[in-house]
Amino acid sequence: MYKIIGLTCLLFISVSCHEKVVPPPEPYGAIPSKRQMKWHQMEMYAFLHFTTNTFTDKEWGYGDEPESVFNPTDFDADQIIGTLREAGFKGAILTAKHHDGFCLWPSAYTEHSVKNSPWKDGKGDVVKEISDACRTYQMKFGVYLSPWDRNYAGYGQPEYITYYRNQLQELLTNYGNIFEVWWDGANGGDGYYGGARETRKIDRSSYYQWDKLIPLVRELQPGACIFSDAGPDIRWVGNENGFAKDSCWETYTPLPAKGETKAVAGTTQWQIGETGTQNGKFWMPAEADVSIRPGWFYHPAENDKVKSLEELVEIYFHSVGNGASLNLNVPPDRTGRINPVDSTRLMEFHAWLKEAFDDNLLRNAKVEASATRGESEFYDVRNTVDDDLDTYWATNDDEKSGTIVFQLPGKETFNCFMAQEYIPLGQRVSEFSVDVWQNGEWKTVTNGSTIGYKKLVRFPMVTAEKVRLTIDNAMACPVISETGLFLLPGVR
Ligand code: FUL
Ligand code: CA
Repeated sequence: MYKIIGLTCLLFISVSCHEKVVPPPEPYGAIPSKRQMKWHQMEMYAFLHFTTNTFTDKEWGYGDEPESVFNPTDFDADQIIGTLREAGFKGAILTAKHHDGFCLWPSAYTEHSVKNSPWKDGKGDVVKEISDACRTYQMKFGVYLSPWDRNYAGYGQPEYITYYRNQLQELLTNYGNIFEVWWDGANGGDGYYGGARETRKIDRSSYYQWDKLIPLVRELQPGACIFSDAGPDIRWVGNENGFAKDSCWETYTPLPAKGETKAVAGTTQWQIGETGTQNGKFWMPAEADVSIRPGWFYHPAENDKVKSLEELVEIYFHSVGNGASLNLNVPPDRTGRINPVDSTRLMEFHAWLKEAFDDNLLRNAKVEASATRGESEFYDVRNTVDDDLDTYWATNDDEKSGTIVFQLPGKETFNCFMAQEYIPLGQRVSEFSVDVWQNGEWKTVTNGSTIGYKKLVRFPMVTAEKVRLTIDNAMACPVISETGLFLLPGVR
């Protein structure tokens, strides 16, 4: 007993000595918050676009759809969330209210909701069933609440802002923990507006009073990340194809669009979201949202247009592989379930990812670095292959480049390299390359710029026994937490 305590003390002393002698690098630039750290590790979650549009075959309902059209024949939240979970998704974001204003929960503030639909005799609550299923399947739950509301008579007036706040309050208090609140940039225009049937313009920068809505979300759901083209936690990637640029910074300085004075949700130069901003003011990583079908909502005519496995794989490498997250929309059909065409494709996608990434060829490699921070074991390069995001390799403060050589136990064939920075210390690497040892010399197989939370690079299949990662340039000494080497299966 004493011995154990003594040993623990000794270990403690030696670890704290190390820490004292060789302090960790100072964080560089903007760094992630706790809620952003959790969000990064999700990597992949699903969007669920579902409302009256599902039944009227529209993408943007005008707001005059009778509640009676919302009538899924076999709604099954367990099937929806269970399927997503089986396909490797870590959460789901539901369109609690889309632009048409129809609420998937029985909001106390409007009659335009499930409570006046024939579904479950008006006693149903899609938000509750989906959020409950998320808890059952250990999935995180998020909400989309459209700022634009084409049904509400008072849209465009200050009273709508109270209405919007009230609805946000309902969603953020009655349905358990929320991981993401999704604010859409599409705003204003024509609509039903309680029968007025007219076009309404709002001042995008001031109307919604975002600076008052953000504290409301923080108060009610401190763990929730807020998404919009202006963040504050997660930025829109700036396109709906699921593609971030290969050079993609987790940091971002939103800029006002032409003619706008402020950069708030709906008023930014959102195109810059694809690359982010090197040395940007805020840690504001990109979310790539894209639909598995041409439209965001289910349309029977698009059953044969579900994205191919090859398209999904491309999306994965351009989103998750570029340090962004993937929010893949899988719209429930008119039965209120994920359509078999989509679920089959999701299972193929999951199987492909498993085959691709289950076997990290670096796991048993001998690893050697050009230098180690203070020669300390604490920052040893083996930390890059221990499957632990909290341990990392680092160099001394003045060393802004460096190499890691991986000696594999034997010859291996591969075509993909993975690297992850230890982002609690900021995004630091700006140039890297990967080489293989062939015929007595190093041959570069690929190079790139950003790494961030995660970088996946592909290159033509090559066979070698030795691989090298070179950090050619970093804004502060590199801190690398994980690396990987993979042989990707072919895609039909
Ligand atoms: C857009 C919306 O207008 C689409 O209908 C969809 O919800 C997409 C995710 O965002 O801005
Ligand atoms: Ca590690």
